[in-house]
Amino acid sequence: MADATKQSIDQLKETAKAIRRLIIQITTEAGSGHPTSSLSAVEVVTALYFGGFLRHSKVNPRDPKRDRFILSKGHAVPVLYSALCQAGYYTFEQIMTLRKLGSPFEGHPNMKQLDTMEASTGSLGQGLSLGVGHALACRLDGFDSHTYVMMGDGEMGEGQVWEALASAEKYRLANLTAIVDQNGYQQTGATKDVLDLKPFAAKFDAFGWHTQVIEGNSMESVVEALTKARAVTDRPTAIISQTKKGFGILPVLEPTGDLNYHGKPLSKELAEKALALLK
Ligand SMILES: Cc1ncc(C[n+]2csc(CCOP(=O)(O)OP(=O)(O)O)c2C)c(N)n1
Ligand SMILES: [Mg+2]
Repeated sequence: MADATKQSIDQLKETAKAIRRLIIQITTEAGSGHPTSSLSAVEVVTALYFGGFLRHSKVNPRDPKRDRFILSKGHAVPVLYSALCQAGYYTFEQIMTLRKLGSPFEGHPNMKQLDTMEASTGSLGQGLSLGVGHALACRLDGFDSHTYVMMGDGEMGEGQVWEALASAEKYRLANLTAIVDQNGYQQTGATKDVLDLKPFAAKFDAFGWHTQVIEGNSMESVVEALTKARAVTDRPTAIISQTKKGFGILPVLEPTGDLNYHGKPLSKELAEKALALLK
């Protein structure tokens, strides 16, 4: 697939910064959305799309032989729209219509609106099951496609995730990688206070998955982990990506006293400060 790019670590860091800027701009323009949930996931999404991991095609986004990325924590879709804009799929003007009436850039991914969205997510807990389906289908079709699914740490409280974990191991889905964006918060507070599922790694291990725990806002760590994940050929792999919600603009969030800042766009004034940090 011709469009797959492979940037160096330094280029990936620059791309990540550009994606962060877009996330701030489009959510502030929309006046709603989830910038902090998007920001924690930037390194993983950037490495997938620009680090040579995800084979994708602008010419034919639904090419059956593509790799898949399912954003199960669908509310973080600004990171995906921004990455796709950066990759040349959409213009800045297009993604600036985020959440506006009639725009295909809805607040959660809608696969009927955009052929770049692998799944219509937003109801948390479903993405890994869809990923299992894609991985099984690709194996049956004889394609060497890889499926990546990103979930939130709060989302891991959904029971369906654990059914999917068990079935992925049963079918030895080595073509499936789950990434948990462990940013420490969910909607109503710290994940450890709402439902503490730590340690995730021991649980994934017990379910028979190959498991890595990494610093998810370090591009070096993310690239290394994705490389290792692809080298596993006998079982599904998990990356527990320890991140910070709002990474990149934390100095702007700190004075607000709300480090979760869940589901809130930045005001124009805060957005300006955030963009100045991301120069
Ligand atoms: C089934 C379901 N229940 C509740 C919600 C409402 N909701 C939206 S985001 C969110 C928090 C998710 O937290 P986490 O998975 O940790 O993602 P983060 O925003 O921290 O990246 C919740 C509960 C939902 N979207 N789906
Ligand atoms: Mg979270």
